[in-house]
Amino acid sequence: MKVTVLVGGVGGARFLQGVKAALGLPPVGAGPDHHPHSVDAVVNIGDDIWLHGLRVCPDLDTCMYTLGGGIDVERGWGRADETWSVKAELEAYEADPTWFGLGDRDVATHLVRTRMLRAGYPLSQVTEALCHRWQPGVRLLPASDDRVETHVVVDNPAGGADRPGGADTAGEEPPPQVAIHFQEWWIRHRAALKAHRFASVGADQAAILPEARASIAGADVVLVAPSNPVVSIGTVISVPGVAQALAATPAPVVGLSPIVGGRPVRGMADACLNAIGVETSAEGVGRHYGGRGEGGLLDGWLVHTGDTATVPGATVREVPLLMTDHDATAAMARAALELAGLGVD
Ligand code: FO1
Repeated sequence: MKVTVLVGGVGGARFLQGVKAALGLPPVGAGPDHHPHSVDAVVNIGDDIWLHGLRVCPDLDTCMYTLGGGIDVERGWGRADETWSVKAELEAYEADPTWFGLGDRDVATHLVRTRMLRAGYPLSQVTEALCHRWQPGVRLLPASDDRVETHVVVDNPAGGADRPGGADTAGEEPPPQVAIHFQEWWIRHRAALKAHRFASVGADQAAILPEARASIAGADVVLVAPSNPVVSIGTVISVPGVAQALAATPAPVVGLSPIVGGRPVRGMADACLNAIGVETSAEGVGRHYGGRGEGGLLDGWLVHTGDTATVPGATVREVPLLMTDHDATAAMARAALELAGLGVD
């Protein structure tokens, strides 16, 4: 069986471990050769950012470290046994930005990636090379080899005309709103700045990774992980070619709600959903994705036990959706495969 999963960062990586477990693959590390089942992940690249001359790919790295056994389980991102000397030295130089948690071990990943990108290798080949070390047991496919970054339009923290200093010397009014990188909004401002909208910078010139298009077209089932529906899944779908591939694939498309009991299980998806006017509920997200029978994304939608939802054009089922451990996550993945009509032998 070939399973293709649309994922973002921490939640998506954990869900991938459940998918592997449901297929009889080890949650960490590669499975045996010639295993009857395989998993591809189409991974969000909207979090990617240039920092101190290095290209950082948070969601690809979170999936790679989580599935390869290198993740700091407590944080959910970055490397286990991490140290922060480089970060401290950058702060000593007052080298901005200092708000990003750049770990010493993690820097090695960014150095290898940046060197390969500078040598002309596309991101997909860089990712494959990095995964040679980590052996995640899942093919990690960036949604595109092109740059697509999520930026957030917020009220200008420097304020408008009413700011303390009034208009600046040139008499220019600072813009009332500015666009900042998602990482700055997410980490520096903890998503506390009201987001007016999100922009997938570069999406208009980007194209779906051919291997990702083929993976979606050739899958027996496509799963939409319980990742942030706006800045992870939404950004993946914003890459030209992805929505078309999802609409055209003969594979059933089944999603799992990242909202449980009206709240995000982790992260700040509610701040993102509010920004786009979508209700923070399993039903709100399901209807946002849309039922395939109504021209939307989903054939099936899993919601947490007790969360009622109707999604026109999709079949809704209630199952426990808290990824408390590998068994719970594997059960979620099995439920998604069953809803897709694919029992796993
Ligand atoms: N998330 C944070 O909340 N604070 C950080 O300092 C931080 C650093 C970081 C470094 C590398 C990396 O791969 C991920 C990192 N994340 C951090 C997570 C990152 O912001 C992800 O994009 C979000 O968790 C959404 O997936």
